[in-house]
Amino acid sequence: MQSELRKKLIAAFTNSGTEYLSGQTLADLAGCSRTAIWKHIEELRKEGFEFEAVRKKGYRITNTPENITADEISFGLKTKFVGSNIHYEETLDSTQKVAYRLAYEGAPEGTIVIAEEQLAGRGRMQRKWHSPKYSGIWMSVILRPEIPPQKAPQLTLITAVAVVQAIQETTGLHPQIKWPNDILLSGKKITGILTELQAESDKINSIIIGIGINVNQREEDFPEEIKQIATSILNELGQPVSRAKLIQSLLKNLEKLYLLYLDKGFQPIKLLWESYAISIGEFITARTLNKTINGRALGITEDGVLLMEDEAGTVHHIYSADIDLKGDQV
Ligand code: BTX
Repeated sequence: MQSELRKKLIAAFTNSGTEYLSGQTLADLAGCSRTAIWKHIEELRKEGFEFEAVRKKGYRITNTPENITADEISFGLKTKFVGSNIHYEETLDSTQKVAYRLAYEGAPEGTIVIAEEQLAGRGRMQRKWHSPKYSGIWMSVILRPEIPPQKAPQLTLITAVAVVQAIQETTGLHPQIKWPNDILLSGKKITGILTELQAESDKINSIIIGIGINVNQREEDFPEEIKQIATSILNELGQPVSRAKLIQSLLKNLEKLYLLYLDKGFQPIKLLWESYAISIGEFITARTLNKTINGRALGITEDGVLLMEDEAGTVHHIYSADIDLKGDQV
């Protein structure tokens, strides 16, 4: 985790924009000595931050590294609590596993866990999530909403909206959502979301939201088994994107939507979600654990359940399934 002093220093540079900050001002803001400030600036330089130092004026940041360390994510981040605590590791088995432990140990709401690569990244139902080094966003967010456990799937939908908005804001691309948790560009998967719970009977202790975004992988970086179904922002945009900027936008949008949800309930989120959804009104195939249903997707309920009408006119409530959009032969 970043030290409190480092967080204050980064916040000061975030707020100062292109202005210079003197060593004394920084020391006052961070509540430490000028020597300590100098030491931290040297450490940031080693991480790849570039500073301009001007006599009698002070320092300003002129360039940031293209990795996603805690310092790089914090620099420019303007949220109230989401991302205030960042746990960064170069390599992890799964950010979900670490976030789960941190949540259990009492990590504050909004804590994020992020890794440059995952050796055992996971999807739903123990599937694998391909998470190669330096090219994607592999992140888990800890939230602690006071809602009944059966409403937890709504958090997946909130996150999907936040991811769409962040990708739009950062790249100008317009991804679409495929219920419940896939985000697609050109019909291929760009993001997966995995929501896990720590709950006791009717009370949620924490929700761990895992988000995997393919950012700067080239086509040839995808393994054979997912080449046909996966894409990245680089593939679609034709140029690489700053992962730190995308993360900042995602954290900002997630916090905004989450606070809206706590304040006004699911209705405003439902409307946003449906406006980005690909499958509403379309013929689809839903594969649940024990059956396959062909029909038309009608929309989602207040609880984020998918409504589907089959050929006989029966409306089904789908709680969990894989959706195939090519069911239009029904
Ligand atoms: P899912 O079960 O909906 O999707 C998993 C399926 O997606 C895999 O079986 C495979 O076909 C395909 N797939 C695997 N890797 C990729 C990829 N990089 N891009 C596109 N398709 C892929 C989706 O589960 C939930 C994924 C959450 C991943 C995050 S990353 C941070 C956090 N930590 C962790 O271990 N998981 C989450």
